[in-house]
Amino acid sequence: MHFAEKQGLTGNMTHIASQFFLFKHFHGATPIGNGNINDTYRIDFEVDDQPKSALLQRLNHRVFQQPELVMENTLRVCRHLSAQDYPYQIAAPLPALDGRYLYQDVEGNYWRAFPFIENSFAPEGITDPAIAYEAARAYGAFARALRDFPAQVLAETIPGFHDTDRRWEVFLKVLEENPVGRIAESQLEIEAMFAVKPVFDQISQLKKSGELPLRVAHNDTKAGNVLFDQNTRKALAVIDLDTVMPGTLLSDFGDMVRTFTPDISEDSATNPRLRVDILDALKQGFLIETDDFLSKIEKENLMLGAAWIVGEQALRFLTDWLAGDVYYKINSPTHNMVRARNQLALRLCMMYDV
Ligand code: GN1
Ligand code: MG
Repeated sequence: MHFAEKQGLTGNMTHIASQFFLFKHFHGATPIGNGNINDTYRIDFEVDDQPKSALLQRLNHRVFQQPELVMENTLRVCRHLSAQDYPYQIAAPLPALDGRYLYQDVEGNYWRAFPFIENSFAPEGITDPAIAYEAARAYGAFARALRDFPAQVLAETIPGFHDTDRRWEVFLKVLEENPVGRIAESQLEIEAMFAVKPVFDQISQLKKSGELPLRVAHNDTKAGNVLFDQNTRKALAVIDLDTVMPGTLLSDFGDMVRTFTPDISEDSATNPRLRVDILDALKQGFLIETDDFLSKIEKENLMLGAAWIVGEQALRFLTDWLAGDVYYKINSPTHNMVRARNQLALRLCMMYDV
């Protein structure tokens, strides 16, 4: 980051932080994490001569168009978790000094604060099956603690988030309109995308059959959303509750497979390989917490869930590429195309065949 930009950021962040915390000295804000949607900063300040840290996050309100609903859902879920025998820390937001959970700055941005969990790491790109097991267990325990929560009372913070039929319609529309003229150079990827369609049809049928129980789903169970203790290497907390919504656990298991099993990241321009030892660890960790309450249909379709979510992610990246990079943050001009190819290649490694 450029020096002047950093100065501007710090000034602005001091003001935003002062909405949430009473401090004498503000030491600065450092961007952390690699989210594709929100912007997260670690802030350091001093209260009564003691150094303190917290997280400030700007919620992307183009993606989450009703930020209040996101906070309402999160608080509801956190309250429920804290009333359960739930063995992990709960990633609950901190109220601002006025008691509200969101602060809107002069530019219209929405900010919220979270505790900073010291000595922790997020296991993105980690090749250790023990970590995959622990993370899947944490996501499983999260689902378990919420299994009696009435899913339908939660708001859809992003309407149609896993409505793949609808996402397919949007894709077809972009193909028709070709808004930024990228179709001609993307023929191979478009063809590969059509080859995934049978998986989408299968999941759509399963949803329509009414055989999949409606559950509280996390909906972003990626490797970076479980925090681990740096010393014990045990899971500490499931974070990022913005997309906790009514849904199916097939997508939660699927997103774990999508993000833990590849040997390279989704941003990588080479083709990923699926690590079978990691997949086995995920199944074990997830099922140790969920085996007794998942239905037969859910258990039989976990790998369909993985094929679905990898395909859906390819669809989302490819649609965004063809639409002109309007949804995801990008770090290079072809970032969305690279990500789409990566997910399409991962789909080809999936053991689930239709
Ligand atoms: C986004 O920003 P991040 O990394 O938490 C996206 C997920 C995608 C993921 C792909 C609200 O999550 O659905 O799976 O990128 N979140 C939203 O990396 O769209
Ligand atoms: Mg997220």
